[in-house]
Amino acid sequence: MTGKNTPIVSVVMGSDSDLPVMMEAVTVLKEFAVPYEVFLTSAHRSPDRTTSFARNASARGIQVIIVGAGAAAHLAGVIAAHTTLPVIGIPIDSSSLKGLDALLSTAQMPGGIPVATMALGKAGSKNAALMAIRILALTDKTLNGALDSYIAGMARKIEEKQEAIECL
Ligand code: RP5
Repeated sequence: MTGKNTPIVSVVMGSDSDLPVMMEAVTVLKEFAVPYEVFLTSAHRSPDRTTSFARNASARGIQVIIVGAGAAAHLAGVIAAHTTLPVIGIPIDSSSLKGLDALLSTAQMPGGIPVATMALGKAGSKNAALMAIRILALTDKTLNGALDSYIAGMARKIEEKQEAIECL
C-alpha cells in the first residue's frame, strides 16, 4: 500500500494483525496528503528484511519511520539502530499483557538510540502520524498551515459539543 507520489513516511508493522491499529496512522497521513508506504516486517521473524529496510530507507527518500509492534516489541528499536531517521514507536496491545510488554520494550531504549514512543494502541497510532507531520512541517509551510487548521478544527469541535450539551 503506497500513498500517491514517492513515499516520505514509512508505516511499518510487525504483523498484519497490527493493521487495525496502524490504519489510524495511515488515515491521518492520507488526510494531510503525505505520501506514505506500508511495510510489513518483524524484528524476530524476518530480521534480515527488517535490517535491510532500515538501512535503505533514507536513500529511498523516507524522512520519518513510524513503527508499530506488540508483545516483545523490538521492531522500532532495531530499525532505529540501523538508521539516523527519526523513528516513532507505537506499542500495540496485542498480547495477553495488554500492551504493557510492548510499551516497555518500545520506550525503554538504551541511551544513544532514541525511539519517540507514543501512547498504546489507536491513539498512539494517530499521534504517531501527527508527530511525523509536525517533523515534516518544520520545513514544509503548506503542511504547517494544514496542521494549524487541524488544531483549530479540534478546538471548534469542542465548542460545538459544548453547545450540544447545553441543549440537554
Ligand atoms: C508482534 O507480535 C506483532 O507486532 C504483533 O503485535 C504480535 C503478534 O503477532 P501475530 O502472532 O499476530 O503475527 O511481533
